[in-house]
Amino acid sequence: MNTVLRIAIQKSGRLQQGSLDLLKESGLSFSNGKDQLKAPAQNFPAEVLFLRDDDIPQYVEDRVADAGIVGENIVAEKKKKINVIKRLDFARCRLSLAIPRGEQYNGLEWFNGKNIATSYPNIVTDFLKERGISAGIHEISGSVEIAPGIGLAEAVCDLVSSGSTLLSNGLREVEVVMQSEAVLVANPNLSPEKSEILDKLLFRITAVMKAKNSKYILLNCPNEAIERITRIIPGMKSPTVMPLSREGWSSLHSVVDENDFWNRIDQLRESGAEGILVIPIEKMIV
Ligand code: PRT
Ligand code: ZN
Repeated sequence: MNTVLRIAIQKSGRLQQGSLDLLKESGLSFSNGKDQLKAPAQNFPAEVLFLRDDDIPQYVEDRVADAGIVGENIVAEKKKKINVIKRLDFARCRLSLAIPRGEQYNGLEWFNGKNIATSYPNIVTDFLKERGISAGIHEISGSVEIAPGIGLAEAVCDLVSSGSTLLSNGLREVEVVMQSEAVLVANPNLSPEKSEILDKLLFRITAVMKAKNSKYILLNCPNEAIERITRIIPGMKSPTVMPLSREGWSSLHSVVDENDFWNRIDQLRESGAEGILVIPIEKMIV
């Protein structure tokens, strides 16, 4: 039988769409029906397994899956023997300590002798221990934010993204314990055949992510501005320059980093660029 790489992703929840999009944009086509446990990729030697996110590290350690997409928070909490291969730049959040809004807070000592409700007992215990704080950890699996309100604990440690859940439960974020995003993980002892497939997938994921962070840019400029503009948007090797039918003018094509985009645009306009078009890039192989 041909070797396939088994990739575990979350069945449903906050990681699901990002994981499906990333694999599909990387060229894997597979069905993801509601009650499916797994699906073979039609055009890539892989099989996608749909699991609960909490189970993914264990399955990858046990080689039920060879690789997986899961939040760094889960990887840190579960402490399994798996490798983090790549950060995937979605499902960003932070794990934070929060206390009732009315409480005076003047540093971590506040937590000494207090009870903290969390779904991340290992991470919180290590965090507090390293800082010499001794608190009680109360593990609960969901709706952590209601714990202080019902008298179950005096504080919480939970995932935060916009902060509105804490706010609407009368809590205030006081310490960030860790930042998290979705990551690609893999078993450290893959066979050479599986490692080769994983490398191929990683190459594609990198191309998709690079493209997301870049824009294709076209502009017109007077010929004397070409050198100046090339310094602003050097592109992958150097920009493409083509003459316009209008004497003394050229069209210049390049690639620009999304994060730096608006700064560059301002510089380009100051340098004489006109008719600037910015176009998304689908894949980018450098
Ligand atoms: O069923 P399964 O076990 O697979 O899913 P789950 O319910 O355990 O996980 P899910 O889908 O809620 O989250 C999966 C992963 O998404 C997490 O492990 C994180 O890596 C990531 N992630 C990103 C988040 C959030 N952002 C997030 N905001 N996970 C949870 N939240 C929750 C948080 O627990 C709190 O209840 O959203 C609320 C806070 O959000 P804000 O915007 O109000 O601050
Ligand atoms: Zn979960």
